[in-house]
Amino acid sequence: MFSLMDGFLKNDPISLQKDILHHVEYTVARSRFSFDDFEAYQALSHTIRDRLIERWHDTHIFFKRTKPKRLYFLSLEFLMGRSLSNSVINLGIQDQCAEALNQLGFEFEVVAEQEGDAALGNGGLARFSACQMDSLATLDYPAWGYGLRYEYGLFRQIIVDGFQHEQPDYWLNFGNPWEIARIHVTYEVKFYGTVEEVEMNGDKQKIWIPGETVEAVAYDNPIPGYGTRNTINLRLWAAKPSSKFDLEAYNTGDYINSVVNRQRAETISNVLYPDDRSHQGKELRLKQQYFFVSASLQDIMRRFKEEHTNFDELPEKVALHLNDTHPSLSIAEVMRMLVDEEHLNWNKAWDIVCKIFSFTTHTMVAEGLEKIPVDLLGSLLPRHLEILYEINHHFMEELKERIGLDYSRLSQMSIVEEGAVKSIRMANLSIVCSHTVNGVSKLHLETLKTKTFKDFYGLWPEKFQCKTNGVTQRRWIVVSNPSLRDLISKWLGTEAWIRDPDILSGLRDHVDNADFHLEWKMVKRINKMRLAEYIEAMSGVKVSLDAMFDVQVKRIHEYKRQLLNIFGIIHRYNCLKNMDKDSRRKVVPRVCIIGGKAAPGYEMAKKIIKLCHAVAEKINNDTDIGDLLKLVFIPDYNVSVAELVMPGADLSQHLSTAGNEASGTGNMKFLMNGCLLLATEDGSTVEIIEEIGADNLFLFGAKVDEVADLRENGVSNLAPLQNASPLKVPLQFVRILRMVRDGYFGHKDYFKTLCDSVEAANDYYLLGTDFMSYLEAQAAADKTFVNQEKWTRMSILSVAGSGRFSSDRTIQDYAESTWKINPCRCPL
Ligand code: 26M
Repeated sequence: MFSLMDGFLKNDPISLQKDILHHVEYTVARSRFSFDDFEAYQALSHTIRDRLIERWHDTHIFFKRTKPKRLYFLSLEFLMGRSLSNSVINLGIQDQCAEALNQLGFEFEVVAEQEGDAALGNGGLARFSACQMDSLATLDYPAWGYGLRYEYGLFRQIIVDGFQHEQPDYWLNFGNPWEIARIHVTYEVKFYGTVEEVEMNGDKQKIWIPGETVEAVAYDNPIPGYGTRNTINLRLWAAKPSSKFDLEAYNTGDYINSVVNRQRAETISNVLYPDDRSHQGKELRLKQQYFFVSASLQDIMRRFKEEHTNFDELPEKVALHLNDTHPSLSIAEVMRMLVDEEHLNWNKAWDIVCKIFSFTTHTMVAEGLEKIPVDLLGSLLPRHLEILYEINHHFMEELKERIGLDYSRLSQMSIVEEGAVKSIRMANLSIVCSHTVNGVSKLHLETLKTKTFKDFYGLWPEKFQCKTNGVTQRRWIVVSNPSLRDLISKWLGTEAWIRDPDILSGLRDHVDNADFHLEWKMVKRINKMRLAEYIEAMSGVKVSLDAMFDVQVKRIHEYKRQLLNIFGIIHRYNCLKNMDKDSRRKVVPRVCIIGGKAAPGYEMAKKIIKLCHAVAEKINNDTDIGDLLKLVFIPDYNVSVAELVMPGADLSQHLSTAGNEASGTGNMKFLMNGCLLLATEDGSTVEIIEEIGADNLFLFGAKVDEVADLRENGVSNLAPLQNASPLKVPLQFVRILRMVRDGYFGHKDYFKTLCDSVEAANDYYLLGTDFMSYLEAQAAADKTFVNQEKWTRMSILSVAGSGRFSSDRTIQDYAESTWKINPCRCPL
C-alpha cells in the first residue's frame, strides 16, 4: 500500500543525481547528455526547491494545526543574495549534492557561482532583514516575512574611467527557481478616489470610494532553517493589472488605452529605490509602500479570520513588526480595516492596534526620519489621511492631559508637522502606536532616548528597548568560509556552534596552541588567495599575499568616512616616497581594498569613488612603490562579493564619525571571519569592545560625547583648516587636502566641491580632527602585523567573541521580550 511517507524525496547522492537529470530534461529542457554549468545550476536548484517545498508544506500544516501566535515581519527590503549554497547547507545535504554533481562531471562551487544575487534592498537594513529570516527559521519561530518583488533590484555598479555608472539589475531575466508563483493568491489594492459619509444602522460611517485598483500577486520564497525541518515563508508581492479594471475599459471601447493602463499598474513593484537615507516624497514610493501594506494585511487578516472570529484575540495571535517606518502605513490600514470594514468602534480598534505593533528604527539622525507630505498622502490615500489626523487628535488630547499646554513640545511630538510642507511624521506615528520601540545597538538606543525621541522616552520609558543587531553565522561563516568552518569544528570538537554560537567562546581554550595558530594562518592564506584572484580578474592589479589585506566595504556615505581612508592612503604614499631604501624594507606591505555603491543622486559619494580611482591610478603605477602599497576598488559590491571579501581580509575599517552609525553589521561579519577591526567607538562596535576587549582591535577617534564640542572648536594648537578658519586640524591633513585641491591626482575642477565639503562645511564629519588618531591606529595595526603570533591571537579572540553578534541572539531576544512568540518545531 502507498504510504504518505513515500512521497518524501530522498537525499542520497544517487537520488539527488536522478532528480538533477530529471530537471535537466524536463525543467531546463536540455539533453541529459549535454548541459553546461548554468544548466546544472538550474537543475540542481529545482532539485533543492522540491525539497524545500516539502518542508515548507509540513511546516505550514504544523503551524495551522497548532495555531501559535505568529510574527509577521514587514519590510520593504530584503537582501537575500544567493540561495543555492545556503539552502543545501541548511538542509544538511551539501556533501551529497557535491558528490551527485561530481559524478555528473560538475563541481559544486563552480555551479553555485552561476547564481546571481537577489538584491531587493540597499544595505544594512536589508541584509539584516535577510539574516533575521534565517534565524527565525532556524530557531523554529512561527514567522512570515513580507516584502516586495521588485523586478529591478539594486542597480549594478559599473566603473568607467573611475566614475560610477548605474545599470538596471533585471535579476529575473534567467528565471528564479527559488520562488513559487501563487497566481491564485491575489488581492486588490486601491488608490486615490474620495471619502463619503453614509448612514448605517443609524450610525455615521465613512466609506472610501477608490479611483484605481491594482492586483497584488504573491510569490513565495521558502526560507529553510538549519538543523530543523522548519521552513518558513518570505512572501513577496508583485503588481498586476486588475481584471475588474479591464471590464470598465472594454465597456467604454477604449482597448488601446486599457492595455496601456495595464502596463502602468505593473510599474508599482518595478524598481527598488536606491537611496538608503533620503525620503523625497515621491508618489511612486508611497504607492509601493501602500501596495505592500495593503496586500500583506489582507493576507494576514484572511489567515486570522480563518482561525478566529473575535478581533479581541488579534493581539494574542498576531505580532506585526515594522522594519523601520517604511511599512508604517500599516497602522492606518489596520485601523481602517477594523473600523470601516469590520465596524469596530474607534477606541476598541485603537486598543487592539496598540497591542500588535512593534517598531525598529535604523536611523541615528533626526534628518533621516521619514516624512510624507500631506498633499501627496491625501490624494493617494484620502481615507488614511483622515485616520492619521484622528489618531493624532486623540494622541494630542492624551498628551495635553499628561504634559499640559506646552505647545512647543506638543508640536514637536505631533504626528503632523506644520510648516512649509505639511507632512506626516512616520516615526512619531510608529512610536505612538507601537508597544515597543527598538534601537539597533546600545549606543543607538541611548541616542534615541536622550536626543532623537527624548520627549517620547519621557512619556513612555518602558517602550524603548535595545536589540543589538546580529548576523547569521550560517551565511557569514558556514557558507562563505568553509575552511574556517572546518577548522572551528575540528578544534571545538563539534558543529553545535552553527546553531548555538555562544559555543564559539570555546576557541579561547586554544588561543596559545601553536598547531592551532598554524592551521588558522593557513585558512586565512587560502582565503586571501581566492580574494587575490578575484581582485586580479576585476581590476588587473596583482597583489602580494604577504601584504596586509585592508578592507573597507559598505555603502559610500560621508559619515562612513571613506574619505578618511583615502586620505590615510595618500599619507602612507607620501611617507613611502620620502623613505630611503633601508626604511622601506621595514614597511608592512598593504593592499587597500575599498568597495561600495553610491546612491545615484548623491554627488559627494560619487566623487569619493572617483577620488579612490584617481589615487589608485597614481599609486599602483608608481614603480617606486611596487608591492608596498596597492589600492583597489572592488566594483559592484553586493552580498556575494562580501562572501568572498570578508574571509580574505586581515584588517577591516569602520570609520563612521561617532554617533552616526546606528549599529553596523559589516563589523560583525569581519569579526566572525577572524579579521581585526580598525574602528571608531560607534554603533555596535562599542559592544564588540565589551566582548573582546579594547586591546583586541584598533580604536581611534572622537567619542560620541566629544563630537559636538569638537565640531565647534576642533583640536587646539594645530593648523587652521583654512585661512581665517577657527577650526584647527593637523598640518598633514591640510597638506593632503591641498594635494587633492591642487590637482595632484588630476581632475582638479571635479574634486573642488569635495574639498569644499570638508573645508567650507567646517569639517562636519571631523576628518581632520580624527586624522592623527586614525594614523596612530594604523601604525598600531602595522606594528602588530609584524608580530604574527600576536595578530593570530587577536584574530582567534575575535571569532571566539563573535557569538553574541549572531542574529540568533537578536531574534531570541525579540521573540521573548517584544513579540512574545514561542518556538513551534515541526516534527521530523
Ligand atoms: C526610504 C525611503 C525611500 C527610499 C529609501 C528609503 C530607505 C531605504 C533603506 C531609507 C533607509 C534605508 O536603510 C537604512 C539602513 O540601512 N540603515 C542601517 O541599518 C543597519 C541595520 O540596522 C544598521 O546596522 C546601520 O547602522 C544603519 O545605517
